[in-house]
Amino acid sequence: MDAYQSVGIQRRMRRFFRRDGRALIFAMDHGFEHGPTDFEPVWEHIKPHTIVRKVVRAGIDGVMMLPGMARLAADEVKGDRGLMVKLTSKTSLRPKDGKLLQSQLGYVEDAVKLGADAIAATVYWGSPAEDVMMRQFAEIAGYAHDLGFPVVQFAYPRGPYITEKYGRKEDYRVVMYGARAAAESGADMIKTYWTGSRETFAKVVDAAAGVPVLLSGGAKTENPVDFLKVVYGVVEAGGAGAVVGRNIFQRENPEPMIRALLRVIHRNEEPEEAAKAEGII
Ligand code: FBP
Repeated sequence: MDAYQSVGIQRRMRRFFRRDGRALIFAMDHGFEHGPTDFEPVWEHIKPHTIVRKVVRAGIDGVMMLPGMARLAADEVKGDRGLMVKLTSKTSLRPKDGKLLQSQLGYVEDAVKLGADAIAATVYWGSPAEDVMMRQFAEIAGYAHDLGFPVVQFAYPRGPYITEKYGRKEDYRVVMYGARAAAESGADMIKTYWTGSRETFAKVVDAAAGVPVLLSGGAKTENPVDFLKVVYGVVEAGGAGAVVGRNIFQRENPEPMIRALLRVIHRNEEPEEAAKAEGII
């Protein structure tokens, strides 16, 4: 017989993942992490209700926000959609030497009070502040698991040694190391970078040892099909979908883009086919 907590974790995971084990989650912590300028391409999306209403209407599986934004806009994350509350972040106003740390800005209790279905925290593996983020994650995960909440790790390898040794933080050897570290530190879902090819991303998925791996969207691509191709590569590699911010809210018309992403993720449609079906090319 499962412990009560395991049942809670499984039930809450299902609020993000469909029967196919895949999910498309909207990320909206950019006003804090990058600053409001991220919304300048489509300024009306600075209003949380406006953009969250659009993404939910288009059929998104879940929404990720920081606690204060969840307080303002979680009422738009209707019914069966998952709400993921992230408890760590940093502003881009910090001096350079603080940029490799995400600090805790809320507590597991806050996420529970907000009605979260999952709790997230970032670890910059390889950062000089890795130790602080590991402890934060361990504390958050331990408490969240006790209460029956799944925990998501944004496993982002970053730091001077990585750049020195591998050149780029998206080198698959580094990304798969981060994914492995996330699985070994108790994550129930992992969010990480695209490694550039299906073959290398498949290794990241293997390294995660069965813990679902989601793509971290990245900067908006000029051509929407280019982003759909990345997401197609992720699912072909065995990835569990994507957590996407800028490639949704920086588009004038986010809804057809979301529907095209859902076609790729949940129906295995080819990127061009999905884009054509939604009229974005
Ligand atoms: P995007 O799809 O816009 O990349 O959003 C995903 C995300 O992880 C956000 O949650 C976060 O604000 C941002 O990317 C972090 O970006 P950076 O690479 O600058 O740390």
